[in-house]
Amino acid sequence: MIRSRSSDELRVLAEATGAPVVTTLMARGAFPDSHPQNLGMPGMHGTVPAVLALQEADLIVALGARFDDRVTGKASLFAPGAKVVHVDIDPAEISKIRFADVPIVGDLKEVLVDLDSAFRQTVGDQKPDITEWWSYLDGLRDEFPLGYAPTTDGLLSPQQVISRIGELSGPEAIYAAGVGQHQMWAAQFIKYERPNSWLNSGGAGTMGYGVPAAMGAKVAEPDRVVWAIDGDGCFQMTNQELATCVINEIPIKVAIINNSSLGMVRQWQTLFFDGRHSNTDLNTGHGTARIPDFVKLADAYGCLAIRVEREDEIDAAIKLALETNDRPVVIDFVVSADAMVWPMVPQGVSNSFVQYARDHAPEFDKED
Ligand SMILES: Cc1ncc(C[n+]2csc(CCOP(=O)(O)OP(=O)(O)O)c2C)c(N)n1
Ligand SMILES: [Mg+2]
Repeated sequence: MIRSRSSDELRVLAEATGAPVVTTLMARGAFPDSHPQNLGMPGMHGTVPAVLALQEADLIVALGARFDDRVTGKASLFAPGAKVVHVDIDPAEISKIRFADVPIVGDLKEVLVDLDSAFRQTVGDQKPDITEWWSYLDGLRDEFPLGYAPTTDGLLSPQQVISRIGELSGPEAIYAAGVGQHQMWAAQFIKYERPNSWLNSGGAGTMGYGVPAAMGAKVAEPDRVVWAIDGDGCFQMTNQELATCVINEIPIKVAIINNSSLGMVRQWQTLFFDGRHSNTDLNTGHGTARIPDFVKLADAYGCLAIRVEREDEIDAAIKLALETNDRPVVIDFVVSADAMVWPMVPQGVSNSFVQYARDHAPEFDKED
């Protein structure tokens, strides 16, 4: 969707059909989050309405999407009742994972226009009535909105930090992320309103992607605010590129979501390995020796370096970063290590088992 620059065409088709729209991790921003038909991101950490809309649909029109395992969950149980129209420019993608009832190979920008006119010719003034489907999905939206529990250890909540970065920087900013919990929160809690505002490594999932991606974006679009939302682990893979940024005057902003751990791996150890945390503690955060101390490190590279440990410091630090354009800015947000990414579909099961929060699945908590 993003590469084909066909967001406008998508919107026309979506509004003609009135169908619910979901945007995969890679496509965040292809369809505005504020649009009433947008149910959010599907997949392992998608919203409950987006996950269940796909799972229970009778028709899925997949536009340049790959049906990767993070979206389908257990592929053989994915969307059992759906017919699939699969449009992709690469014929190798068609029916690779999910059989395409209607395979279409082509450039989305052209195919979307054709689909729209075919739809209009077929239905005329008689739009299909999907009121019942929408009332079910709206019910899910009301019951399972994106949210997060406050932390219990007095440390910052990462979701709050990321929400504030999005709110204060606005939809014209560009957000690049590393790989891990912070990446999922950045996909969930920043509101994307336009294409080319979200960069992340959603294929290989390479830690270290955030800073170089932000750097490239800032060179390409110097007038836009560019954030790298990075993890304390990821940042340690490519932070030496701050030298390139300072020497070449590329004033990116880096928000380290410093949970002092390889948080995504730690979350799996908590949930699926009885809390046996092994080799996920990075000693970069609260109560540790801070190896390295990110503020000293960023300062050594010639960046403006800020540490934020209290809720009432969040906004001022973000505003100072937004006002600083003569050098890169690095903010070390010291957040709780215990925050987890929700909702979640555990690995290897059907998406029908999406859990809204720990031990809280939409299908199973009804009797409580
Ligand atoms: C190069 C590389 N090594 C390992 C992984 C596996 N992995 C995925 S997320 C993650 C933890 C990332 O930690 P951090 O950057 O601190 O992000 P957090 O999950 O804490 O937000 C790891 C090790 C990976 N995706 N890429
Ligand atoms: Mg981390």
